[in-house]
Amino acid sequence: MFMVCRVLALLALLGGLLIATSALAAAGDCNGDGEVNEADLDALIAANNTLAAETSMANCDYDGDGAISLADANAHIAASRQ
Ligand SMILES: [Ca+2]
Ligand SMILES: [Ca+2]
Repeated sequence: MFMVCRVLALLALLGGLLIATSALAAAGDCNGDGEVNEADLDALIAANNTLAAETSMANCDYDGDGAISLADANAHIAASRQ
């Protein structure tokens, strides 16, 4: 039983690390390659008028409306200028 608890605790820790890592990489990383650059804006524009969940671009749904739109592209550009 002790071993099972240790394994579960380790899995929970790893899961937390994965979530934290993806959260760090997610900000502005629209194409999911781990970098934030011009390719992310291209991906954002290409996904215009789609649902964020369908295009795996929820991390670039800046206004949180569930859709990828030009408003998100504008927010992405504004964020990249900071
Ligand atoms: Ca990227
Ligand atoms: Ca949006």
